[in-house]
Amino acid sequence: MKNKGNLGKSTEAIHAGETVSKQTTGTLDNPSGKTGIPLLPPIYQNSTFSFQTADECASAFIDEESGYVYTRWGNPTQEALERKLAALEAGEAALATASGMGAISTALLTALVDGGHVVAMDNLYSATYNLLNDELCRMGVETTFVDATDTNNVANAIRPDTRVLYLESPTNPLLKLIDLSACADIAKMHGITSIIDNTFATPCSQQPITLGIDVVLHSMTKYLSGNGAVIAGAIVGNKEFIERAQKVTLRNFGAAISPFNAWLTLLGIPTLPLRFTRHCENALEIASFLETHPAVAWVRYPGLVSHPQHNLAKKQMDGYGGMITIELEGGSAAGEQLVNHLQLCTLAVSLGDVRTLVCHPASTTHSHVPKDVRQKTGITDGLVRFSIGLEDKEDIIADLQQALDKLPA
Ligand code: LCS
Repeated sequence: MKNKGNLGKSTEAIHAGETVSKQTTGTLDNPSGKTGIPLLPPIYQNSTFSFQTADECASAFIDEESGYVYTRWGNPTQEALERKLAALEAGEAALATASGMGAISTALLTALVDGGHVVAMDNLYSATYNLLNDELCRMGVETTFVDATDTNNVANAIRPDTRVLYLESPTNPLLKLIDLSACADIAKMHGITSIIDNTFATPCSQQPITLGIDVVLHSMTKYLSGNGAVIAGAIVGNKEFIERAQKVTLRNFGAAISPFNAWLTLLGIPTLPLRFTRHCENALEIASFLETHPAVAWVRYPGLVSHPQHNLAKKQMDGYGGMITIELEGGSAAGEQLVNHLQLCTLAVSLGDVRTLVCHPASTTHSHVPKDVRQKTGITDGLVRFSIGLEDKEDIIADLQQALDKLPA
């Protein structure tokens, strides 16, 4: 699609990045050369590409624009997805990766060319925390974790050798928010790369690049693909960063997405705005219901007036997402009973699925984060996290009601 102009999110999610046009017969979009162009991009499920002559093959190594060589280097199905991702996140370019963690590690290794120091939010997805705190630390990259909900903490943690400001907003699992424009300004002032994991918000709710953030990451395993069928990730940024991420980091570290997973993600994205609207509508109503139940000590949802950063949510987000976190009056034991009593809501890690998923972060997603760190950042043992799905909200509420009613008063 050319001249995308000021199209709406749904139109963009469906059409952005398409190259099919009347001129494309006999091209990669329609290799047969006959009329009748496939409406979906074909899956190029091949690892390597062949050439007619040694010269042709050698040229593809020198001028990569002239040919495909090997799927870890690039593949037409991956590229179809990357064009769409760049458009959705308002970035110059995008790189699809094998997983969300593949995107996070590739982006960090790209930004930390010569090592250096990282300032990061103190509440992050657990594997991201471990990557920074253990793996990169072993290699000499030091990270200062701060409560970035107060941007003064971010500014105060920056050192002369800081190379990256790493953020998540809303955070997993506490749904804390970070003022993205303010953090982008701090990063720019110090000449450091700002990176945000936008998995929870999706580009439907916020486009961090338009707020001045340099690099946006996704676990496309979640809302972007939407069906719980793939593991995939994405990096969106300027051309220079993405080119380095693709041609140096990804090529050498190897987190390339499979063409089939890229294609499945391409099938998911066109319905993202529609799904996200429904996730948001369901979640707001369910969060309001949960606030009224006596077994629930507190509810965190950015769309609730009771969320400590509701005003920032209103300023920065367009839709508050499908994630809700609650603390039960009965603590950890009540959390276990609740998930055992639920019948429709499914006990499973991950999120952004069409189904409502429920998990107990302290014993699952964040169990590898040391207990003292969990407690310091507020991931208590009684915390229960919901990824609200697309079922009828009355049915989800009825399931929650019957399970909560069974908890001891
Ligand atoms: N970023 C966020 C915010 C995540 O929640 C996850 C996975 C990742 C990155 C990693 O993505 P992956 O490599 O799995 O595609 N979050 C999970 C969760 O909360 N439960 O299970 C996985």
